[in-house]
Amino acid sequence: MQTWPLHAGYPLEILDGLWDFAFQEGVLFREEQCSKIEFHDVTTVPSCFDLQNICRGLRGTGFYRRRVRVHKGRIRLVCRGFGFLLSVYWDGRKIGESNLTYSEVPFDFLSEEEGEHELLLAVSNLYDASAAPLIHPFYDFYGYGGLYRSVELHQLPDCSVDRAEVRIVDAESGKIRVRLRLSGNLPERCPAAFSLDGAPFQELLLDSAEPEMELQMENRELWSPEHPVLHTVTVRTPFSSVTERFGLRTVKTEGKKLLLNGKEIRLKGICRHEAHVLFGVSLPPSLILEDVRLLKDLGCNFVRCVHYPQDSRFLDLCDELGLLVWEETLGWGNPPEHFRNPAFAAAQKAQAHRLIEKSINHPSIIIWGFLNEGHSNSPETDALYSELAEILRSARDGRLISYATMFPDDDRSLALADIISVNRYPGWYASNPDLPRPLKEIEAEMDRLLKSLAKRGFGNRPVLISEIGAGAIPGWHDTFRVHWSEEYQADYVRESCRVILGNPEFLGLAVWHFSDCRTYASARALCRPRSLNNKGVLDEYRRPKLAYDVLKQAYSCQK
Ligand code: ADA
Repeated sequence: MQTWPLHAGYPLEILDGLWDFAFQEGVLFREEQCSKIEFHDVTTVPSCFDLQNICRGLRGTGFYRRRVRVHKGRIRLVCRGFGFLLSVYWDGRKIGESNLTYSEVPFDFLSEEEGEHELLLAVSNLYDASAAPLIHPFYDFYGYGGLYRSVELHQLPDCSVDRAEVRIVDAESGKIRVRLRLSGNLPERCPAAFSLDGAPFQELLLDSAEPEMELQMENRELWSPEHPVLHTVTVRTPFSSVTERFGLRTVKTEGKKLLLNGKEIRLKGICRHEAHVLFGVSLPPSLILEDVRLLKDLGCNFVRCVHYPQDSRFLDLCDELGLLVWEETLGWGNPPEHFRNPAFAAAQKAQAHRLIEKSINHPSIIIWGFLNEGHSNSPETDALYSELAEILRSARDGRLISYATMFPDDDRSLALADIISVNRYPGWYASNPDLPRPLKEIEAEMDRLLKSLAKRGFGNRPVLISEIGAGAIPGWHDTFRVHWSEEYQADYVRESCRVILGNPEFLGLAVWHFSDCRTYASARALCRPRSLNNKGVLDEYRRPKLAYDVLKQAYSCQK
């Protein structure tokens, strides 16, 4: 299942399939080991190695090896998603490494000979704050290891057109600006041609120092969740060509409102981890599509993609089937000490840049986010919060900036956010543990929150409840409708929707969570039974709990 953009004019091979595989437990891989590894197993790419019998639940380094046949010249290997630390070897020579867990990372190098070569990828899933600073064992989701997503081999010509980034200049009149990303030995001026929506090509002369062009769309149909109309632009040069898909739409805020194509829209959403107990974070295409269908069936118009850059295939489907998306960098409750670690800050910023590069043309994405529940009430976090907001804003693509805070009362960076997004669990992590069924806490907390934000001078910004939810053990029913029963979760979801959607002061909500997913039992045994985060409205196999129909009902009643 290839994702956009589409490349033509050179050989591109998707290296999914069986690879030789070996696993070494415990130690971080050292370079001199590379030639000594013995391969007795095979594995599939993509997949999570730590879900497979040979190394289930273990931490160490997985080695993937295969042979590839290539030309002499420029090669680009694209790893679309891995965890946590990846080193790439070509005929035993190291050509690059990356610790940008979940990011799509390209590795460019030269093949000096035409013919067969050995490709070896070493992927460690060891927690190590300096080598892989983006991911930590206290995060409330399982840190899987492996090549989660496809690996692609591009045999590039001497120069190539790699991407065509589309910016909407004026959606109504259909004016767009297309910025090309080129690489290789480029001529100063290069003949090119472009085609919009498959219309006949029009010739032009590209200036490789400033490869930008303003184009006029003939078909100006706008993209929206109800009418997800998509357009394409193809840019052809003598050396290669690229086709990108995009949508015409505007998104902006006006006071407390969110306007999509100039019309007010409220967000009926849910948070979704890209995960399944059988596949980890390496989902098969049929499941990705099924997830999107379930989101639509629920009546969602919005999905908050937590807590890392997403699989482009999911985003492609959101574009196609019409869902508004929040995509964010990898983070979870990061304390000040992480912000003091220069490796953490550097990786966050690099991941934000990659996020833009990967996702720039998805019309579904309306919000760029970062650092879920970082300790944004500490002065030590100020610098990185504003740097990340600035990087994402520099995409100048009209998307909105936000981050999910759990410190709305003393958060120091709220002024950076176009939408104030707050994670809250009143009545689940109840303030009065002696009260049975503390559902009343939801309304009280939402009122208090709005007052507190207004007092802090944010009364005129859109406020999104970016997480709210309750856990339920699937199949466990209780006539007292207490905590952990499907009944309590259903009542909780109903009450959250009543309070939040019933109050126009809120932009909307993203219920926590889509489906139950694996986390750690050790530190959290008491509140994470089954070693899962049980707040899904679907269980870990996508079977509905009572809350599913309740949410569907609430979302279908709301315009
Ligand atoms: C937080 C966090 C989620 C999840 C949730 C919960 O808000 O952002 O990832 O851990 O709490 O289930 O408690």
